[in-house]
Amino acid sequence: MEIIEKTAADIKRLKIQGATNIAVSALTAITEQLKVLNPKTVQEALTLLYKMKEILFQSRPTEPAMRNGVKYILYNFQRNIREPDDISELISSLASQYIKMLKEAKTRIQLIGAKRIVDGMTVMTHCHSSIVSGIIIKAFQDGKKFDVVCTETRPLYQGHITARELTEKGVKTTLIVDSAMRWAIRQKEVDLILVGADAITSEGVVLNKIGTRLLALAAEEYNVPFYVATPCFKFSPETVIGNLEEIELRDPREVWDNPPENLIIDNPAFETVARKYIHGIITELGILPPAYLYGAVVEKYPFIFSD
Ligand code: RUB
Repeated sequence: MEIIEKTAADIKRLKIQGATNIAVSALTAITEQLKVLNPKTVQEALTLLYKMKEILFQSRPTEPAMRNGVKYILYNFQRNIREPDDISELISSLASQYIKMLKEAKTRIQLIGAKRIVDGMTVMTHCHSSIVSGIIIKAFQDGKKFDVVCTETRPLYQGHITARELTEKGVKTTLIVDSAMRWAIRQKEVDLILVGADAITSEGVVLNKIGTRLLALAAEEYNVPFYVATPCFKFSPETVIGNLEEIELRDPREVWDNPPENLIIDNPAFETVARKYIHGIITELGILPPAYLYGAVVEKYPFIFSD
C-alpha cells in the first residue's frame, strides 16, 4: 500500500490541502495503487478498496468530498454484476468519472460565482480554497476590476497560497493577519465574502477552516454578504442520521514547536458556520439556500447515501 500510504501522509501534513485537491489526490492514488496490486477477482479488489479507504479516511477526518469519492467507486463497482475483464481498469474509470464530476462542478461554480463579482468591489476570503480562487480568477479574466483581501491563516499559512495564486494572475490582493478580519471588513470596505467548505451537514451548516465563523460574525456586523462556494460532493450523509461531522484537531506543534512546559495548546483545523450567517451556497446546481442543499443532494447524487 505504498502509494496510498504516501498520499495519506501528504494529505495529513497538508502537502496536499483543500477538500477538492484532497479528493482528487486520494482517488488518483487508488487508481495507481490498484494498477500495481492488480487484483484478479472482484472480492480481492473489494478487500483492497476497503483497506485503502481505511488508510485514506484516517488521514484527515473532516473530508466528505474524499469519502464520497471512495463511496462513488464502491457503489458503482458493486453494482457492476459481470466479472469485469480488467478490474483495475474499471475502478480507474470510476475514479476518473468522480474526478471529472468534481472538475465540471468547479467550472460551473466559477461561472456562477464570478457573476457576483462586479467592478469596484472588494472581495474577501479566508484560507485557501481552490474553488474560491477559481471564482476570483475567472472574474478577473472576464475583465472585472476589483480588490481582494485574504487572511494569512495561522498556523500553516494557507492564505499565502491564495495570495500567491491571485497576485501571479495579476489580481490586486492585500494580505492581513487573521485577527485583522473584522478590521479589514470595515477599513477595506469589503463588499462580498467568499469562502470554501470542507463539509456541509444535513441542516445546511458549513464546516470550513478555523476562523470562518468569526469572519461570518464580522460580516453580519457590517451587513456584508457571506457566500460559501462548494460542490455538493462535500455533503456529509452521516449527519442525516445524527452523527456530528468530526472536527480535526491537529498537532499543537504546528502552533508552537517549542512551548513552555505544561502549556496546553489547542489546534482545531475547522469550525462550523450556522446557516443563518450564510447568504447562499454557490454550487454546481446553482446558488442554493443552505437549508435546501440536502434535498438537492438526495435528488441528484443518491450514491452519497449508499452504505
Ligand atoms: C482548506 C479549507 C478550504 C476548503 C475548500 O483547509 O478550509 O476552504 O478545504 O477547499 P486545509 P476547496 O488547508 O486545512 O485543507 O475549495 O479547494 O475544495
